[in-house]
Amino acid sequence: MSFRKFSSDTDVIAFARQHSDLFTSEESLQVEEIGDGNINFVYRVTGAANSLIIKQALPYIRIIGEGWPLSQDRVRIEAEALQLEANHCPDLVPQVYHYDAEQCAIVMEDISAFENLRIAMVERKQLPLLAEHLGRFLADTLFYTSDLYLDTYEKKSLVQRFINPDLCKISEELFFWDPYCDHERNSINASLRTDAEKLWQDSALKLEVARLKIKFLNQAEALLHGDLHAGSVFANEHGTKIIDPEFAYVGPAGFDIGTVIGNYLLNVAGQANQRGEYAERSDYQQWLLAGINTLWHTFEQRFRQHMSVETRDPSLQLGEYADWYISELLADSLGYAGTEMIRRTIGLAHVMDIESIEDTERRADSERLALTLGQILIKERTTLSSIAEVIDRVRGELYC
Ligand code: SR1
Ligand code: MG
Repeated sequence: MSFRKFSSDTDVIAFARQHSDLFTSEESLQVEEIGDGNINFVYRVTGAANSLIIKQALPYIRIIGEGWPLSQDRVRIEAEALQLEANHCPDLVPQVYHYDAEQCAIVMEDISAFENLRIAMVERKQLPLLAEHLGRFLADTLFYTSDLYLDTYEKKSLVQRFINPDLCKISEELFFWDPYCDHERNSINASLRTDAEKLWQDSALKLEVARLKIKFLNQAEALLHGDLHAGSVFANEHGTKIIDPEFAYVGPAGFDIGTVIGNYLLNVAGQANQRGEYAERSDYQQWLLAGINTLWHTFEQRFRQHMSVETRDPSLQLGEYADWYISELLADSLGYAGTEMIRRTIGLAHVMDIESIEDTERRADSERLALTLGQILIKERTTLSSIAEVIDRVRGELYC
């Protein structure tokens, strides 16, 4: 049998029955297509007592169609990344029940007890464990897939397993090129056009973005999730699940940390001009900024602990090296946070945190704030020397 797109509920149900033991042959099953992402098809199959998720990758991008072909190897990459992440933080990822190379599909745990973080943030929900969980996920997945922990052969074979050119190319273009020129793929609020044009003329900014891009291309530091935006996180009061690592590849660790921080700040920018009580929106901004602080400190403390106890290579065990490493990582993370903010504001793929502001002028104000913060993070990334300084700098822009 060769690849066939699931074309009916019956197809999906047959596949679910074949590849899990969650359902009895007597019970009737329901299917819902729940994919709201840009790239794949996602189905939930529900029985009397259990449910599961099936994700199928077609040979093109869902929102674009056959005009933008995409390797289906991405689904193997996603399944293997989820399994690898589960070795380090099993509570923070959905369990993979089955990966099917022929149907380019993954059968996995249903995480509908958790809510999509993008929506939770738009609704200003405060999730008590989120920042700590994200910090732990980043510290563990990044440390244990880096040269600090792996030996030469393990690391090289990891790089090889996660060669992901099609998905990397999307990020290379959407993060580091399109938003910095008048690209046809960009989507720009008419009220923001002048700001975008000014940004395209800023050669100091473009130089810094080029430096971040070359690291993204060359720095095989750790296995990344590769697309850690708020839509890739599900959370509730008790837990967190991180999904969708189809962009996984071995790249600069700061890219994942920065994408998360950038998404917190995109919501901060959105809150500035949404409808609703000012006090409530401003409280939520403070909760988000406190979250960035917790996330970074959880990450740093845990990563330093791993470095001091589990770094295998003796030449990388110096205390001074750990200090230098962490400060480089903070600078990279801030830079990538900035590129995420800019590309989500004037590039192809926007975020609900800002897009949901109906009034065009209010939306443009939030977009302007996102662009300003993004540029500050990119340009000042090496002079902002602690997360506390970063947060103060952001606060300064909110109240100026
Ligand atoms: C065409 S794909 C656009 C974006 O969606 C994905 O989730 C990634 O963030 C990508 O950049
Ligand atoms: Mg995705």
